[in-house]
Amino acid sequence: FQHPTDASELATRIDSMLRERDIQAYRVLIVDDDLILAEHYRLVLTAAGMRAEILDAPTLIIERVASFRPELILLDVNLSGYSGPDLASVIRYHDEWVGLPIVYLSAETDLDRQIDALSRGADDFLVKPISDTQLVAVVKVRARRFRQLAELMYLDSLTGLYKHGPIKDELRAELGRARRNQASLTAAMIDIDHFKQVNDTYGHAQGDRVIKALAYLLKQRLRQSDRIGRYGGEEFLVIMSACDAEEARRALDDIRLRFSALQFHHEGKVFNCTLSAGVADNAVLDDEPQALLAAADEALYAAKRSGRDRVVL
Ligand code: GH3
Ligand code: MG
Ligand code: MG
Ligand code: MG
Repeated sequence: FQHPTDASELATRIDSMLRERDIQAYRVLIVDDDLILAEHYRLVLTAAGMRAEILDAPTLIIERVASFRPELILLDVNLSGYSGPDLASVIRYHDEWVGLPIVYLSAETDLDRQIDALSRGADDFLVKPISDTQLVAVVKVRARRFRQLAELMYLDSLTGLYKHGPIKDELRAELGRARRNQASLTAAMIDIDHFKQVNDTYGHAQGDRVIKALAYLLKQRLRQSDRIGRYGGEEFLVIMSACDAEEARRALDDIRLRFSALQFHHEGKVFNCTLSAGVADNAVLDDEPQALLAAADEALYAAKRSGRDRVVL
């Protein structure tokens, strides 16, 4: 990583990331106990430019959906020992995946059984055998529509980060997962220092560029598995899984330094910005998201009170 001299370059990179989102491969999860057939579908979808994975252990469906984040699920109806419609119900039970398309792909030709399966929360029923072209067409159309809706629902349009509500949902889900795996999890609240002055001195558009530059640094420096949200105007919530507060503090302090080194150019003038952050992990707190948020928030205010441009644990 090179410290760029012009920070507006980073803001531009966020814009291209937002544009490139549309051309990223759609993620499709194939749930089928016929592995030869499943592999055939996987190859067909991959050849059409999608990213497809096969799940042959239905008990792991929740974990897999959470980690792979499919944009469509192709679901068999009769799985050895499991029922596809039961799996569909399990997915529908999770509010955070509302709208995720579930398409059955089954040899079941009995109309009543098809309708019954659909009534469990799925979107469509395709009957095997199906042509490769039809499969690709159906999957692409539905995955594209889901991605468009999901972006509107969950992502902030300025930065591409999670919106306020969705990042809190992520926190709840990640806390649950951390508890089950007895893993550590850290929440960090980040707030840009004296941001009102930036707006007042250099204008709102320049302020937006500062927000985007920080969003880019966070995306670039944090792990793929970390969740980043724009909690409020110039306030960010970061969820770092498998990471305790001390590790998180080091990573955030690095981000703090990089951010303060950025030079923003405005009408011949150069200015810098700093950030403050508060960090708390799930080690001593109970597993309530609110408790973790309150602790991170309190640490953030301690950082502000003690002079800003610092990370407090
Ligand atoms: P502190 O160091 O205590 O955090 O001071 P501050 O000035 O950063 O804090 P304050 O919360 O008072 O100001 C935040 C400002 O952020 C106020 C608001 O006008 C501005 N803001 C909120 N959302 C946006 C946005 O999307 N774009 C821009 N440019 N400014 C925003
Ligand atoms: Mg089967
Ligand atoms: Mg601020
Ligand atoms: Mg603020």
